[in-house]
Amino acid sequence: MKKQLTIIKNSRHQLHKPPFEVDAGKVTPHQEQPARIDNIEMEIIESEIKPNYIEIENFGEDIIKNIHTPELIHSVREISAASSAYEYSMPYVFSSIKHPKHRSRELKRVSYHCMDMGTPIGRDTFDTAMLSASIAYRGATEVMNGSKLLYGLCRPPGHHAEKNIYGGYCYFNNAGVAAMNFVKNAKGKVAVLDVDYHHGNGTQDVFYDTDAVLYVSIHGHPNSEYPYYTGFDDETGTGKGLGYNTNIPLPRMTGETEYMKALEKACERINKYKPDFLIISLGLDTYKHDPICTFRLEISSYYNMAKRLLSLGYPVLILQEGGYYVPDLGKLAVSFLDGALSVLNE
Ligand code: OKP
Ligand code: ZN
Repeated sequence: MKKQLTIIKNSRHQLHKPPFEVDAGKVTPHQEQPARIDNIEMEIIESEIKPNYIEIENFGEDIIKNIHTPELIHSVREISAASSAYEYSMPYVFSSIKHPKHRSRELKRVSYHCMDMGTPIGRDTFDTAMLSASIAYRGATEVMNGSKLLYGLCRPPGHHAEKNIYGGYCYFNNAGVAAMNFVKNAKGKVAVLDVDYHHGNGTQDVFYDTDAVLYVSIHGHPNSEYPYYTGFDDETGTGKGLGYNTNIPLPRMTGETEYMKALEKACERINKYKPDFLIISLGLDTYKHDPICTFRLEISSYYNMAKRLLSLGYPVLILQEGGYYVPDLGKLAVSFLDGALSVLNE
């Protein structure tokens, strides 16, 4: 018997197709490709999962306004609107944010709110990023209506998008949108567990000063891994948020055994917090064959992770973040979903 799972998706994600990025000074094909989601959807067809697909609608800018500044939203919208088909822009002048007196219109346009050369904006980027955020928003709404497990096929990803900065293939913070929806409308406590290989500087930034959302992240150590400037274990929150940010950086090449120990620490922290809702920022770039990362997880590791996380007993919204070994992405996602469903259907 196939197991039912609600999956929220956006069929128009293909419209956002950045052609290249600049990585360590080299122009390379862009890793964050439409084929990523296509591979996951194909593998779901082959799997033991019976997807109940929700095709997302655009809920409008209000859903991002309480986590992002008007300036960031304006910037992404305007750069998108100024692009013609197949034309993408990225910054080529930096540090403007450090020089507020020199915010010329043009400087703002080319780089002011952007942190890297991996996050190009094209004609359909704004709409696609809004739809990705809408998936997250809807996921939280479904949880408020009683859902115990959902999967949001977000693309582009979101966890690097800060209040006032976009970057790392992310424009708007999807997990942040879901968490804020729940905090505002269900008045409940939310934990975000980020298992993407890269530290979610964006999600950390959005909730750094609040105890309404606990952020826990397991990731490659920022001494050697993107985004380099956040993800250290002494970043624990500020003000009311002090103690509500937990970073667990791991060395390069970490395999399943050490990874599961870190996951256990994360679970302990989450259990102490007792959230009403758990959001999982699911990066599949911790896989051993990922082209831009170094961890060594196997396909079956994702089953084990999900099994442990669902056993905590909280309603869970899984949001897709990174993962770049396209040929196996579907297998990794299905492994995680199977592990999750194995607990719910026990
Ligand atoms: C996004 B997610 C410049 C950027 C270099 C960026 C990695 C972004 C990862 N080309 N790499 O966390 O998977
Ligand atoms: Zn990542």
